[in-house]
Amino acid sequence: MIRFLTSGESHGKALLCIVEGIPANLEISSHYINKELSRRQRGYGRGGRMKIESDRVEFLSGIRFGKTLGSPISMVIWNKDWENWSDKMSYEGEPSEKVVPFTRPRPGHADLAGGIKYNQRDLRNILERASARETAARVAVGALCKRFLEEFGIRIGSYVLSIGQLKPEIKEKDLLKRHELAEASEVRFPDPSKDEEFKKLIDEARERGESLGGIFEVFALGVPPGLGSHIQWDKRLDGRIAQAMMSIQAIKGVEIGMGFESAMKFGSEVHDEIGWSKERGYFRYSNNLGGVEGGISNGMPIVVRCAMKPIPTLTKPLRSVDIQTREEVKAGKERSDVVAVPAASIVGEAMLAIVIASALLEKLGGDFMEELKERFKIYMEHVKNF
Ligand code: EPS
Repeated sequence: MIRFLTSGESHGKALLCIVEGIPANLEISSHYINKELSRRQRGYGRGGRMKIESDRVEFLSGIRFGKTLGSPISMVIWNKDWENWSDKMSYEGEPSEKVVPFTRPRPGHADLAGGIKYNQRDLRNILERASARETAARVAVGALCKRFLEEFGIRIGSYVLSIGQLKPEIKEKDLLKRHELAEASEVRFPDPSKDEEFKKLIDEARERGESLGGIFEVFALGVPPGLGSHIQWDKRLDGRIAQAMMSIQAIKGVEIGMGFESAMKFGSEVHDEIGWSKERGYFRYSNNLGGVEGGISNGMPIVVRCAMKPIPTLTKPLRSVDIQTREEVKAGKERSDVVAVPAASIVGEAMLAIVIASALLEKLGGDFMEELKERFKIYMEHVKNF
């Protein structure tokens, strides 16, 4: 299975990741990963930082002549903004007078809880790592996994469903077409004709010193039945997906398929009836359960929805307490985004790709691509003949 770690502070020199478990002989290029990184940087409502960065990956290990070696893959994304932070984020020496400690924790951010936990009186020591800048590294890992999944015909996509209260109806029903439409939208909404409405809402929030959250949907197409398992809590695919999605900064809710709505319906309105045809084999007449039953993929598209809370940094800040004086103050202000839901949907794609790639590797075993593909063919034959 895939294991990975990321490291790096938001205004440190770089973000790093080490990924283990990608089989040998997978073709990969930095160009492929960079396309994903730049998709994550887009989206109306982002702050000044995205004008500074143009994220690019540099391979450090595990790849030779455009193919994976089966050994750990290390990647680095350099922070351009480091130039402006080298004094304040210096790795050695003593803090200069330029270093003003961040002591007014923002409600909704990791500032206070992290400060208490790690005994840090300059809350920058917490916020730098809590920052969603870290998700650039996850997107790089996710891109490797997407490339791997492509070899098995598995496709991952996403789109935004709502920002704040704005939730226009989506006419397009096809998931892949929704994703394609979202690629052409400034807010990743699957109907670019609605962009102006979203932009107006975001501009208004910015003017009022506010921030916004929203909901996005991520899907995986072509996932074979049989990934994950019912036999143990930590093998359940839906549980693993929910954990991965919930681990994305600012995500407060995850639903699979109909999710919470299914709790309000009768069984006959929820469960996806089973059919069989020569061309398709087993199929479902609906996909209310979002492609997972009993913790196992059932061959239907996997559909996951995530709710993102509004960004905690407000230019019109909420009440807080200064941790030096314990006096009531307004929370600290940092440069920030007004909304990052479009970017989060790309991170959602990456996390879903990582979970599905892991589950597929567990199903197939194997160390090199040719072996895995052979095993996949045999398994798909089994699925067809079942
Ligand atoms: C973030 C604050 C902002 C965002 C950042 C996440 O960064 P800065 O403090 O440098 O203005 O732009 O997101 C990214 C840098 C990114 O790459 O997504 C935060 O506090 O979470």
